[in-house]
Amino acid sequence: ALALLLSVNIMSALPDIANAASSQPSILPKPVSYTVGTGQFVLTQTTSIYVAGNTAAETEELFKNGQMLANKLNASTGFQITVIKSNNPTVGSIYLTTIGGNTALGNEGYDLITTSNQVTLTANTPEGVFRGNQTLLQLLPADIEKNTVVPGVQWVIPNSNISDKPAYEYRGLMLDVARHFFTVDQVERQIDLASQYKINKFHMHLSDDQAWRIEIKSRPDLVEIGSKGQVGGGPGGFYTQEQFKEIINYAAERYIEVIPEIDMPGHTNAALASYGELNPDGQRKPMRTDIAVGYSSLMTQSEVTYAFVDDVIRELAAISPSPYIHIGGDEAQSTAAADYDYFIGRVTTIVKNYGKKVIGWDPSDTSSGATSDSILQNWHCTASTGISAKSKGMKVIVSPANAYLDMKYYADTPIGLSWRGLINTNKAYDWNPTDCISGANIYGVDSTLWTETVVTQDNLDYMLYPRLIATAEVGWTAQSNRNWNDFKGRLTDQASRMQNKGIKFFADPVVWEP
Ligand code: TNX
Repeated sequence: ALALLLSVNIMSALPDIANAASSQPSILPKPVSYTVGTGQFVLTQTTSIYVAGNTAAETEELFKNGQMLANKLNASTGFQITVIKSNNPTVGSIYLTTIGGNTALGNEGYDLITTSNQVTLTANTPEGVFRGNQTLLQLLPADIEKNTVVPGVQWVIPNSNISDKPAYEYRGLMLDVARHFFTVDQVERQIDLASQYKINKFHMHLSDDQAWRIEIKSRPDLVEIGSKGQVGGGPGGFYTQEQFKEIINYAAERYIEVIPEIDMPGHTNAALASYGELNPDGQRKPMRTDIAVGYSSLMTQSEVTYAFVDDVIRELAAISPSPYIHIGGDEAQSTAAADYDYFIGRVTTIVKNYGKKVIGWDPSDTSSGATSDSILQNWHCTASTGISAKSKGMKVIVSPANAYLDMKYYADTPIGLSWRGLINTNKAYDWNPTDCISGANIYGVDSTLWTETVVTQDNLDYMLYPRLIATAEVGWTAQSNRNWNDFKGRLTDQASRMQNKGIKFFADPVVWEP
């Protein structure tokens, strides 16, 4: 009888759920739990954002978060929503708070409760509130993403209950600014877009064979000579230290950590072209514009090299707040194995001397100098990679082919490489970080955009979207809560939002069936 009663209740509740589901907003990445009720919250001229933290400093930080949200809301609604510091929100307001956060949701998790009277976002930290704000925006109509006032829209959020936290701590985007240079504005735009999908790390590949992109004041020729070029020719460019700090601050406002990479001992032709002393014959190498790999190496047995590395790491450590410096370590085919082992150890010591820890591509973990507090970025993801990292207890970031967003989607994709295969949106989504390495302490996922063939802002958009949304969900949403068909449905809805944000995405036919 009880079973019958229950089933009757469920049956009678069904139509409501179905109605709600059809108009239910699509959240990307998918939250841990999301239930929709009846009724809605309506954003109006008189809506205010209230903020309250546990300390004055926290309230101040939440105030900034609130202002970012207000700016976003005001741009499309035309309202003049303001932010008020108070823990006593009025009816009809949005309340952002760290008071009474659920500690089980960690640093980045949040609870987002919407009733007809109020939207309440509670997290343990301002960072969690920022992540939750991205969800809040996705609950509003897609026009909210526009940068100009859209009249005549009912700005509603369905009454709902969301509880959320990430599966992995590291959810990164790597951009190769060496093969092609991108301006500060172009870089910041990508950081902003990525932050809306809860990406929290921005890994900047600042040097490679073709160019050096970061000002090092004690080594002026790195920009005088080494920054002037790119794949296929062209002027190239570099970031002054001030510009680099500007990018760091822009990312930090979005709770994104910038991790600088100087790739060594291979991928160093631009450094070898800038300073003759780094070469065995004392002569500067010519700059190169081709895309060959594995031909360059620093001299691992020369103190001249370590004086150079010391200058670079010292200056970088001084301007970079991240606890990590990425030292590369990939494709060192022109460095003997024993020399590679020694070099990684020496550079690890230098990085530690300046108070930072090392991240390196595989096989940097195999060096006898790689220590447990270093992080391996496993990109080969084969049975033979990451063994040392596991035995040393190092954390591992995974970047398998699925997360290589420089690969073509299909054979006829106009830009991109294909040496790791074709990666359409389904491939970028349908994988598990533990496929790359099992039994490891997985820190998270880094999606890489190498730019040998990627030249313009539109090219960046095309390669990153929608695939970065897929890999962002791989990092945020637990495997048990992920499913391609469900993701595909939510991504379909995202097209109008991407358009409204001005993203020139690729309408992958595996998602938007022709
Ligand atoms: C391999 S992945 C590289 C890069 C190239 C990329 C092109 C890795 C650590 N090294 O130097 O740009 O392939 O897909």
